Amino acid sequence: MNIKQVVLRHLEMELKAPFATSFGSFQTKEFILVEVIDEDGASGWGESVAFHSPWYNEETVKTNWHMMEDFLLPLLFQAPIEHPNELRRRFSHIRKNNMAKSAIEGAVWDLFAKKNNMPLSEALGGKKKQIEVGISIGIQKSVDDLLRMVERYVNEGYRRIKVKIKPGWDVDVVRELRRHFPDVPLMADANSAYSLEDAEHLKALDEFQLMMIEQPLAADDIVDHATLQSQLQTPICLDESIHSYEDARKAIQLGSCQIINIKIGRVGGLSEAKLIHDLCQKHNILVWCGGMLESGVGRAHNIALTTLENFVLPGDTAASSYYWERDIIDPEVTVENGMITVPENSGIGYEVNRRQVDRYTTFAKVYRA
Ligand code: OSB
Ligand code: MG
Repeated sequence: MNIKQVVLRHLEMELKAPFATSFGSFQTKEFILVEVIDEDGASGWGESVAFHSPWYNEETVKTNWHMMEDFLLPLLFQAPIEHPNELRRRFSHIRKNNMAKSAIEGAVWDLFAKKNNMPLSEALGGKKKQIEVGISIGIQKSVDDLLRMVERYVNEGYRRIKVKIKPGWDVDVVRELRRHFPDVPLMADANSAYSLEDAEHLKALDEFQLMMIEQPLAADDIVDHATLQSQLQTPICLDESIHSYEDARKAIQLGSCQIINIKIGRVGGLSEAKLIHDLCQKHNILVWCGGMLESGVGRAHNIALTTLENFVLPGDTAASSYYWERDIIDPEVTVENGMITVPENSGIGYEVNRRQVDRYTTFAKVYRA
C-alpha cells in the first residue's frame, strides 16, 4: 500500500442523552475521523477515541491532531506498507499517544482488508459470524431512573448490563438492581474512583454475583489491584491500566485481574489488541471489547475485533441508535436479541456516509505524501 493522502476531520456529534461516569459527563462527542487514501484512490477509515478532555487518559482531541500531523503522518508517508502489522514497529519510537496511533493504524487495516477484498474481521483472523453485546449505562439522576433504563435494555435483549459506579453511587444501587433483576448478568465499572482504603467497602459487592468489577483503582495501577483481587471474590477487570501487551503480561503475572477489557485505541491499535487477546487466551484470562462512545467507524472496528475467539464475554458495542440520532455509516449498527451480525462486505463492512460526515465536520485538513 502506498498512502498518498490523508484527510483528518474534526467531528462533533450530539449524544441523545448525557453519559455520566465517575470522572465526568458527556453531552457532545468530539473526535477525529481519519481517512487514508492510496495511489489507486481507495479509502480506509479510522476513528480516534480520544475525548475533548484528558479524563479517561492523558490524550485529547487536540493532542491527537498534533501527534498525527507532526509525527505519525510523516512516518506513515515515509515508506510503502505491506501489512498493517508493520505500523506497530514504525510508530514504536513515539511514546504512548496510543489513541492517535490507533486511529491511523485502524484506517490502514480497513484499507488493507478492502484491497484484499475481505472483511476486516477475516483479515484479523476472526471467525464469529455474530457477536454478543451488552450495554453500558451511565450514572443516573436517581435509582428509579436507572431501574427503568436497565429494564428497557434487558427487554431489548442486551446480554449483560454494565452500570457505572462511584463513591456514593455503588453498593446501595447494586443492591436495588439485584432486588429487581436477580438473574441479569450484571457488572459495575468504577473508572478508577476508589483506592485500596475502600477495600472493605468494595467487599460488600461480593454478595451480588457481579460478573466483574471494572477498574476500581487508579488508572495507572496494577499493584494495588493485585492486592484488592486477593481480597475480593468478584473478578476484577482492568480497563484504564492496560496500554500494551507488556502491561497485560505484567498484570497477569501479578494477579491484578481475571478479565481484561480490550479497547483498540487504548492499546495503540488492532495489531496490539490482537497480541493481548492471544496472550490472555494462553493464560485463561477472559477478554471483551470495550467502547468509547464511538461513531459507526469505531464501532465497526470493535465488531471486527470481537470476532476473535477469546472475546467470550459480551462487549460494550451497543447499537448506533443507543447514542446517535443518525450515525455516519450505512447501514447503522443494529442489535437483535443482544447480537450483532458481523458484516460480510470488505473492510470495516459498513459504508461511510459522506453526507453525514460532512454534516458533523467542523473542520478538516488534507495531508499529502
Ligand atoms: O470505562 O468503558 C469505559 C465511556 C467513556 C469512557 C470510558 C468508558 C465508557 C463506557 C461506555 O463505559 C462504552 C460505550 O458504550 O461506548
Ligand atoms: Mg471502563
